[in-house]
Formats: sequence, C-alpha cells, structure tokens
Amino acid sequence: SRPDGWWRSAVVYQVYPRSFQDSNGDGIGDIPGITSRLDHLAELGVDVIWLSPVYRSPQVDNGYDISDYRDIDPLFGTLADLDELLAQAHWRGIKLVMDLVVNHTSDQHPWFVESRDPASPKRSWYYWRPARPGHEPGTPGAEPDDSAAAFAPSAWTFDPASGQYYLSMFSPGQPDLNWENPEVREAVYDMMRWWVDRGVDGFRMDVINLISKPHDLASGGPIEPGSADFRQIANGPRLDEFLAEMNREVGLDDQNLLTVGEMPGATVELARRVTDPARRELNMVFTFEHVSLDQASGSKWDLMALPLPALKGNLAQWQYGLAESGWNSLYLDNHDQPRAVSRFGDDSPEHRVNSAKTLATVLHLHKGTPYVYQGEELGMTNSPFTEIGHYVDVESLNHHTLATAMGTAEAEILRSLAAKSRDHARTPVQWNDGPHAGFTTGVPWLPVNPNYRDINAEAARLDPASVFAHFQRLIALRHTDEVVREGRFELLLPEHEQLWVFTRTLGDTTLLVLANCSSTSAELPLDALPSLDGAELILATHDAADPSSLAPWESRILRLA
Ligand code: TEU
Ligand code: CA
Repeated sequence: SRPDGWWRSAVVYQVYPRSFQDSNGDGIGDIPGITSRLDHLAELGVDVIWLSPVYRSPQVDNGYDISDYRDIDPLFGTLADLDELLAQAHWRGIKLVMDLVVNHTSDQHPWFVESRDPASPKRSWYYWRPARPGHEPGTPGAEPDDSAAAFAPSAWTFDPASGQYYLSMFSPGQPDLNWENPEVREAVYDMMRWWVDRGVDGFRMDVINLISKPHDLASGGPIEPGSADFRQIANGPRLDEFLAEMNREVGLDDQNLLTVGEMPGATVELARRVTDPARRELNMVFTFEHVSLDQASGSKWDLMALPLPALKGNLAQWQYGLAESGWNSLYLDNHDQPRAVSRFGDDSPEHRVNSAKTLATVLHLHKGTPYVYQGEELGMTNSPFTEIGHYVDVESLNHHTLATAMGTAEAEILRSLAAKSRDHARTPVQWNDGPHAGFTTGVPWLPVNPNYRDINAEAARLDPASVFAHFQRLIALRHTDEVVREGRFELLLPEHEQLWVFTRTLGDTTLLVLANCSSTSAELPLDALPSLDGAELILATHDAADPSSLAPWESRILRLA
C-alpha cells in the first residue's frame, strides 16, 4: 500500500458477470451486458470494477475453475467484447481489475490434462501423491486423507489412470497448482503481463494465501493425515517470497496497479506484513474474520447470532492494526456471502432501506477501500429459497450431501442454507419492474428475487431517499473528504449492543458516526460522547434528528465543532 496509492480514495464495485446483465437472451449475464450498464456505475460514482472470472471454464465453480487464462468463455462473450468493456470503462474514468485465480486451475486446463501423465514434465505442476501406505484405493479404510475440501468430502482426488491422488482444495474440478515449481510461477506471471499489456488496471487474487503450502505438503512426501486440512494449508513459508516475486516480475507496483489478495484465515499481523508498502507485495487483502463471527464452529453452516460488539470490535482491530502501515479493504458483501442487509441488517419492509443505508454508512466511513457488491447499492436481499431444489451452487449442494450423509435433518440443512448460501448473492441484479427485472429477455439461470418489483435500479434512481442515492453520497464523500480517507479511527461505546459509534480524526477535524444497528430505538449516552454542540450534520438517514436518541437503523455523520 504505497502512501500515494490512488486506490486509497477509490471505491470498487464487484461485478459477478453471470448475474449482472444478459445481452443475448440466453438467461446468463455477459460482457456486452456489463458494457450496457456502465452508466449505472458511473452514476453511482465508483472508480473501479472488480470483474469476477470471465475466462474459458467448464463452470464447475462458476468460472473459478479456469481452463484457458487467455480467452473469454463463450458464455460471457469474446476477447473483443472484453476490450470494448475496457475501453468504455476507461472512457468513463472507471478502471477494471480482473479476478486472478491461480491457486488452482480447472481439471480441463491443458496443463492439468498433460499433468495426468506421470511421465509428463507438467506432472510437477500440480500436487500428485501416492496413496498412504496400507490405505491403497479399493482396500478397506482406503480413505485418501482426513482433510475435507471446501466443496467435496476430500482434498485428495483419486486418478485411476495413474493410481495416484491429486490435491484439490475446492472441488475435484479445481486441482491446486504447485507454486514450488518455478515454471508454474513464470507461466502465471507471463499470463498476468499479457493482461496488463491488454490494459487491465490490477488484480483481485483468489485465495492467494494458499499458493504457499505447508512445508511437508510442498516437500513431496506421501499423503499424510490432515496434510491438506483447510485450516493449516494457508499462509505457507514462501507466501511473501512469491508475492514479492510476482509484484516484481509483473511490475504491479511499478505500474501503480491495484492488487487485493483474498486471504481465508488471514490475521491482522499477516495483513500488516503483506500490505506493508516497503515489502512491495500487495496493496490490501480481504479478511474473513468478520464474516466468520456468526457461526458457532469452523463451519459457516453452524449458525450463531452475532452480537454487535463482536462485529464492530473485529473491524476496529483491523483499523487499529493497519493504522500506521498497510491498508484495509472494507466489505460486508460479495459473491460468496449472503446479502449484507439480510445478514447484518433487517430486510423487513419496515427497516430494509434504513438498515442498508446505515450498514453502508458504517462501512464506508471506516478507513480503507470500500467494495460494493452488485445489488448492495440497491439494498437487494436474500431470496426466499425454501427447498434444496432452489439451490445450484456447488458449495450449497455439497453441504446438503455431506450433512444428509451425517444424518442432519433436512429442516436444519435448509435453515443453514437459507442463512448462508452463496446462491443468495447470485440472483440476477434487479434493474426494473419488467419481466425478470430487466436482467434478461430469456429465462434467467437463477430466478430473480420476487421482490424486484419494489427493489430495482430504475425505482432507486428516481428516489432521492433510496439506498442507491445514499451510496452515491457516501462515495462522493470519500472522493471529497480527506478525513474519510486518511483520518485516524477510534471506536467508542465498544460494548453497546445497539450503537455503532466511532470517530475519524485528521488534524483538528473530527467526524463522528452515530449508528443504531438495531430494530429498536436507542438512547444516546451523551455523557459518553464528544460534545455535539455546534456539530455540522454531513449525512443522515432520517430528517428529524432527536439529539438524545436514534430511531431503529438511523445513522448520522457529524463533523464536530
Ligand atoms: O473463495 C475463497 C473461499 O474460501 C471460499 O470457499 C469461501 O470461503 C466460501 O465460499 C464461503 O462460503 C474464492 C472465491 O471467492 C470463491 O467463489 C471460489 O469458490 C473459491 O475461492 C475457489 O476458487
Ligand atoms: Ca448472455
């Protein structure tokens, strides 16, 4: 994170191409569809698009399983379409960041196809291992390993042709690349340079802290029990070395490109190291800590209520940890998470708009680069999925299979899916109150949320009190107010169960954010707050401001006298 990094004042908008806008009536979003909606993004005021994968892919994990890094999947269009999107975005002053998925490829990638041959030089491009002695496939108890993958029962997939297993931390269709092999690294850097030469402005790096595996796994020994356990496999000993080499070889800092590393299991300490500008590794990371608080165990499906102090306390730890060096990303929503207003807010008709606005106010007033997920600016909600047939995501279906096999009741599985499934984030963006919310003239690959008649971009654009209008104001504030960008963060009332209150201070200017993150009104403990006398109201969700209390989901941004 270079002190002068342009992305310190930028807001990034994530487009999940399959669900953004269809242009050819096949019910699947595509690149020309994105280009046709750039004015919406320009009006919102965002600076950067993070485009989830559009590369050639068998679509086992909706494009996070890549079979050709240098071509566009026909589902989404052509390289010419991508070049046109780039040009049209740049013409509007909007940058484009690609999704870099290089911890693994698709099992259909030519590299992996070749690697299946034990005699091939590509064999060492992936993690191939013989079975554990005494646990050969087909013998009793021949379980490859006790390490579960994200979307499959085991992290090791058996290949009958060679009688060996390969490592696949996500699905069997996503074999992990062996980054210990310098040929792999050079092939990745070469591809990245190819995209930079094409004009892209940076990369969001998928599970990038998994590229350095724990030493024993990297060293090539046979499969050891738990060797690929998800919790242990991240943040291996060579992570910094690989990231610095990538930065150098591709010229990421030299060309002032935006880099954000998605890092499951990352801690503040790791993030402070990796985003330290002197180390020239990454500009920022995505942490998973705050989106892992509403679960009772290591599993997202193990639901638990989330006390506000836990959430605001965690974000504060990241603010304090990266205050002097490094840089935060800020997000509540993405294509892997349920809709923020349903999860952290209150998506009832009475409170949806104000809770979406207040969550946005709180997030965007923290220090760091905010990420808006498509539809978050409209206050889009989770969908009324009530049966397993409503779900399509590989992670959702794998959970249903495994939980059923473990004897979990269907009702409990459906409750977990309804709260945490990634499908919620993948219903089509709601553009207007016409057929399929204007997303497609065909049949959408995933049904549009039935609430699209009330919740859509067209209605929002005409309503100065809409969630969209509030996001516009927050984004404008980040562009114009130095305190929002660089002010020191301090959390107040850390134990309050309803109020999220904090300050941002730069020089002799202090902004105070007052937010009631609950569905009941809250008294303001004025004696515990800085004096509000003479304070200037910058942005609020409600007109009438009672100086001693906040209505449900009311928030105010004040510049103190
Ligand atoms: O997600 C990283 C990851 O850890 C996911 O398994 C995520 O934690 C989980 O889905 C939350 O329930 C990245 C991509 O964002 C995700 O879409 C891909 O499925 C995954 O990597 C594999 O590429
Ligand atoms: Ca299409």
